[in-house]
Amino acid sequence: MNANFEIDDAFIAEQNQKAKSWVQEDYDHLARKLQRRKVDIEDLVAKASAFRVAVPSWGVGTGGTRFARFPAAGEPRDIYEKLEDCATIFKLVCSTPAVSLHIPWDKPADAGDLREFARQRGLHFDAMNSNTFQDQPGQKHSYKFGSLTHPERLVREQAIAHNIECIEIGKALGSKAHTVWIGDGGNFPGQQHVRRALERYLESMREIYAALPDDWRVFIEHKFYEPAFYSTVINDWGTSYYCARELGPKAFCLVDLGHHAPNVNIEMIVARLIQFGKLAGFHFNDSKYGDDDLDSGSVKPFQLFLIFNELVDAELNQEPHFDPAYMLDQSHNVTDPIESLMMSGVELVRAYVQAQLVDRQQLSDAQEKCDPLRALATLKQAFTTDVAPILAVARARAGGAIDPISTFRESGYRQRKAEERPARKGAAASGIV
Ligand code: RM4
Ligand code: MN
Ligand code: MN
Repeated sequence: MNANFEIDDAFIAEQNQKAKSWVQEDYDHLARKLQRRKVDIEDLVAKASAFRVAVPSWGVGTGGTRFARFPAAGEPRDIYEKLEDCATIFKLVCSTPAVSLHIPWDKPADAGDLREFARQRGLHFDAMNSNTFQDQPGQKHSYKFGSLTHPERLVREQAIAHNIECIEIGKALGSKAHTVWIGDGGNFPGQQHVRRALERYLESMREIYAALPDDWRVFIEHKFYEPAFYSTVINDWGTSYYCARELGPKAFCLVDLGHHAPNVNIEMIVARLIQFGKLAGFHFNDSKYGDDDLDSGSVKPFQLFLIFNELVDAELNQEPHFDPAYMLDQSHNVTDPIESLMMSGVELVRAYVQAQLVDRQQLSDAQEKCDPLRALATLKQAFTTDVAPILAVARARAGGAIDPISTFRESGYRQRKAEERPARKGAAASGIV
């Protein structure tokens, strides 16, 4: 029996009561409006209810920049407490039943026990993530100059073994995918032999690939810079795609929205990867300059919508190999991580539902008739439709909160956790710093 504080269903229902009448009014009005466009609002509620996105275990702790980290009271201190927070997010927004783990930050002492703890809260485990961008205490070889692409065989072997260990842990937890992001690269021109580094990457990845169970997938995550500031081995989607093809049918390309140069047309990359049957899925977040890991939809909501426009188009066309894994990958420095993750969860459903609203026939006609303004207007009509009542109704029907943020604040959850989770002496926070 879990003695720790949880937000109970009756409290959520009581909070929902406050907003029920206006939600109904807005919902009815929107239903009539959509009817004029021959759209049945109930179909959209069904779509919103079915949408799923995984929460990153590392996202529920306070992040930080390379200047500072400002820890907050009541932060989770271990993977069990992280799952408690993920369960709270799931309870309020209903679209986030899966958690993505980062090893060794979340390495469980007993995977069976952790799996059961998650199951009791309606949670399960999404893709595993390896970490060869940091040295761990007691580790034999350093990753200072690389991991899977390091010139020394022994370092590469250690990094390969770590990835295989992640897959083993994932098997015990019921996961079905493994994500590999490496920080390998160079800080100076000439530091690294560009082609040789990629050859070594492929050689290492082949060994990891061989350890994948039949029903697993491996996700290659590219990023154009950081921590390497001159050259990065898996720097862009083209390199990622080449590697995924070389590795085989279980290898796919993961798109983290923050891992591209400013102004890159990410929705185009998404469309390409869909067309080539190699889209793994996403690490959703938002950014202004680099890998800022800001909340999804906070800076460029139209871009998020345009990405979902491609995804929905692929869904409706039943594109082969189209089975994207949706995950959040954010770092929260100035907000309560639970609130930020809930907001992001909601923003993704919003973009998804808005993309469902695109009049595909009208868009296609405009494209075929070379009418750019009409094409854009078709997209804008969907993007500017306020679908909030659909999202609220979908959440309320699933037992979630009409207003997740105020329900969370009213519940006093964070204050209760501050009491339950006093700082452990000498405990270092794991996560992005
Ligand atoms: C990287 C990348 C990875 C994430 C780490 C913490 O920039 O986004 O997905 O695991 O950060
Ligand atoms: Mn990422
Ligand atoms: Mn990142």
